[in-house]
Amino acid sequence: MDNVLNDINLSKLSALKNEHVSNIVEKYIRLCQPAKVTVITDAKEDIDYVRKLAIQNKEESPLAIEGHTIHFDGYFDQARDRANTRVLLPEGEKLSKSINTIDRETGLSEMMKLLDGIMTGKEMLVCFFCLGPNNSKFSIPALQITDSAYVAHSETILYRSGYKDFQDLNGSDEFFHFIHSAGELDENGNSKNIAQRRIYIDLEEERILTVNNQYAGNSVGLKKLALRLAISKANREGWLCEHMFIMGVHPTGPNGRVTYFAGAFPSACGKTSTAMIPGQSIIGDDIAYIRAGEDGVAYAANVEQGIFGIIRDINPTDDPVIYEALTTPRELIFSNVLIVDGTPYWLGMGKELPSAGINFSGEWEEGKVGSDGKEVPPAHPNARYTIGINELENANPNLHHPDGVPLSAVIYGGRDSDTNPAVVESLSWSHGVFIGAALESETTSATIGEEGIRIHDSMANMDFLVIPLGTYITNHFKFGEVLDKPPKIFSTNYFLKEDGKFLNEKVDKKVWLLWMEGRVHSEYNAIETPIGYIPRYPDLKSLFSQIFDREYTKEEYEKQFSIRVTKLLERLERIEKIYNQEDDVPKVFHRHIAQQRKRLNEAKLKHKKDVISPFDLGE
Ligand code: SPV
Ligand code: MN
Repeated sequence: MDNVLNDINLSKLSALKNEHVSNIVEKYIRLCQPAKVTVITDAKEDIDYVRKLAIQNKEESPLAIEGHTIHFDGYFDQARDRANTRVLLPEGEKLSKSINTIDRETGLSEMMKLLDGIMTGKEMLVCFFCLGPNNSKFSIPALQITDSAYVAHSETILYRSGYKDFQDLNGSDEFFHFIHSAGELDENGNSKNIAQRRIYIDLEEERILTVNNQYAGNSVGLKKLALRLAISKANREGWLCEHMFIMGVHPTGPNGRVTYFAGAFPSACGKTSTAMIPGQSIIGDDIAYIRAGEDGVAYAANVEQGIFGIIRDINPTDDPVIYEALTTPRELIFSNVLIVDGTPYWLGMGKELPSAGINFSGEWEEGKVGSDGKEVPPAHPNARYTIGINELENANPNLHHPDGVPLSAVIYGGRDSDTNPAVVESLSWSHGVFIGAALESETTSATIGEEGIRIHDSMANMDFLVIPLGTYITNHFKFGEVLDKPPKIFSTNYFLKEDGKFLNEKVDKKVWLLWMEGRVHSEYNAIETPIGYIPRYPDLKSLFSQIFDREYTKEEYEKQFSIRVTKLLERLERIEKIYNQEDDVPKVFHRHIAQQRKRLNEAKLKHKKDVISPFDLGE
């Protein structure tokens, strides 16, 4: 112990006066056997140390623009690994079929063997963060132990420092902890033992153990790993922990009214780009804690203070704010893009890409075939950037507000080529929870596996559920009941297609957003349909004209807002089948299924059509 933890570092630990922290650190030093241990406090010099270490140990390399670095994950470590992410299940307990589990004792014993000596010759970093704004009712202190300076560096950008929060714990064990090791590294500095990549979630001890990986969705404790622990905690305590952005909507510019929205979308389905719509302000793009205030209003806070965003398709036309931030000096980590002469390139950036460079496969040139026999793209489709939100010109000033922001609306959005209209307002909070619980989406490159497969993804949070699905949605239904003024709930679909072509421009989401904002303030009437309220044609026509100076035709409207009865009924059937396999699904959920089915069948009979035009339903 003494030989790896010097006096300076030891005193940083003992100053916390928290034996739980000391015991955890001691336990993993003994187990992982690092050559050196460094404790990172909130001090600037400690954070600078992490930043420099990531470059020194070659996990990151500096790029041409000041403050920018590049990090590569291994060829087979480019996305979240669903298959090897498991909840450690104590004997006798049961979870939903869709949740990947392993018997707790078996999993722990496998993990302890993997961790044994895994940091030999490496430096262990012991870091303290706070999930949610510091010193607030949202705060959850989080201890991260890792041998990856890239992981620690990402966290210093993405999360608020929390050494002080640990001091304020006064010795309590109310914190999450995360143990990560990239494991043995190959000549490129990438995790070598990918076959032994394991991510184990231990709800009993509020800890996550993750080894033999580097991709942030697998390695960064405070991101998707903490999300899982927090979902369990939120359910126990009666609040919501969601895979949601939080944004301010400003219909008349920054000095007019602001209305706060949260939105859940499966990965790579437009979540960040919605939160970044020009003219609006961002609080967070990925994870929200939502609590009921004493005034009966829901308040939301960003768990993070940065963005680990998909870089694909970020270009000056569609995402001007991010594009500007990514091309000017500031602290920024690119991952898995193409690098040529210290400049990053990515898919869909709006210019031609070079035909050779360095990418996630090493030296790359056009036509290169990877060790999996597939042609290697210039940059990975799930390539990312890591940036602090305060670096963005559209950062909302309430980002760190300890009370969070009052939430007026929630959006659920999926990738759906043929079923749901572009935007629909639910009939009530309860009907909105049903819509969220029935969300489906086509798979993307954000998780390992085939793309384009339609899967059910309740509240876009299924990948992270560690409690039974029935319990999770019951908590949502109940949450609305304790509010005097629950947020309005909407669904959006940016991905409707006809003959393989999208029915919308990417930027059109701004129209849907401003329509939803107007609905919050009762400024638009809407058409009631069997699945909820949809916009009236004249309102959208005028919004398209105001925002884009663009003619919005009746034909476009009709295609985007038709009620596709058979498709919708088929979806109800798929969803019902899934929920029928679950325990403890609340009755109200089944009631919504029955009512929606009835309304759809009645409409089909009445209009004698399978695809009902919105013009047949109202003006
Ligand atoms: C997502 O995939 O939902 C992300 C990135 O936000 S990851 O960290 O991989 O989860
Ligand atoms: Mn996410």
